Amino acid sequence: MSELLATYLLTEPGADTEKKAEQIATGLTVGSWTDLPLVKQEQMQKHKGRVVKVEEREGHLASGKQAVITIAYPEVNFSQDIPALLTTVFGKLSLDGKIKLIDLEFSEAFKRTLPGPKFGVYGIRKMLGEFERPLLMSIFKGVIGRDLSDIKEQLRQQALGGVDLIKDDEIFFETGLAPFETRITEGKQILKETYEQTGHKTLYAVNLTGRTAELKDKARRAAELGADALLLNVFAYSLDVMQSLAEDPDVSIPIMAHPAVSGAFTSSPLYGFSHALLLGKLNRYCGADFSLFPSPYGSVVLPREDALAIHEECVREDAFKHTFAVPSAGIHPGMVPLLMRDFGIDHIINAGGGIHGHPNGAQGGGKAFRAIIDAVLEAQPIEEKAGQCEDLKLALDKWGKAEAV
Ligand code: 1AE
Repeated sequence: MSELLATYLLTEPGADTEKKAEQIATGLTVGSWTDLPLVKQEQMQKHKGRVVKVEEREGHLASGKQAVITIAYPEVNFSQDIPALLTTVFGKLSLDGKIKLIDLEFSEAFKRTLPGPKFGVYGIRKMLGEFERPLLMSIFKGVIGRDLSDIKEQLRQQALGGVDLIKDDEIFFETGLAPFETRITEGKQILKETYEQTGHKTLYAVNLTGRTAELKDKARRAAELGADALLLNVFAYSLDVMQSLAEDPDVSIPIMAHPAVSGAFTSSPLYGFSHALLLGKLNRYCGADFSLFPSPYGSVVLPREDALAIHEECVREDAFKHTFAVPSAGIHPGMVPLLMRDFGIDHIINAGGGIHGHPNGAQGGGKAFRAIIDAVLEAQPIEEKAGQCEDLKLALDKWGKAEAV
């Protein structure tokens, strides 16, 4: 019988952790808070949760004792979809004391029902013809209230800086000034022109927004119009919404999962989900080709071990293609050596302010990033490279070089 394993961190679990674990295993499957005399024992057995592991951790937090417990849930108890799964393993339980869901281990049968990324790291690299370095992405900034001509000019300047991808800001929604479909078609034309001018290919991820019921049609239309990729605020919608988009054969373009809202589910050390589970494993299993998350270094940060754990889930050996890890927020060129040390070649360096805030504008910003990426790849001293590239020098003068955390 297939089982799904859920691992939790319990803080202050009470005097008897084994008993607490048993209560969870029974309570979330065949039991209740009181006796259920009419439930037949033998009928219950195949549905009952099973305690697999209980490990106590003394004094890990000032708040007291902690324990890591793993419970196996019979998959016969729920339908093979993420909403049913999450409600089973962390429904009422998520409201019941200091408990954090840190990992889920799916059966092979359940995994076969999930899409995973359509393109993944290799597929995205193939679209760009770039295999040997981290990719560089820039983010539209300051475009709210601007009309299409401003947006087109910003797109052009970003592309001319040599970035590989450009994404909409996640807070950029449908406006009469720059409608979704027009952004796709006019944006494509700009990127065609910059490609003809420079020979460098750039992809544009357009923000897929609106009511859930409209998303599929809108995503299909984007693919029809030749959009390169879709940005999705997954956690404002749900993993299930992303899964439906990823499964749709007519949505034949990559999905970029933005972490907006996810902090409400992941940031507490005591409650919610682990970053690695939500932004790594579940994003990947449900179809994210890219997963954005705060890096350990910028303006919004994650603890380094959490950021590394997300990356690890994106590229772990598994049934699915790899998801591109995109450590982000407040990134500037002086952080590139640390990002490449931590995340290697297969990740995306992503910057909004660090591109547009460059003294020479977005073009200068892109060029500064590309120069420092090259320097790290060639093991060239950064100061020497800055002596050869004025844009890099200006960026380092403005923002400095980040120190390891
Ligand atoms: C964690 C996501 C970061 C993001 O989407 C974004 O817009 C960052 O902008 P900057 O680089 O901090 O300006």
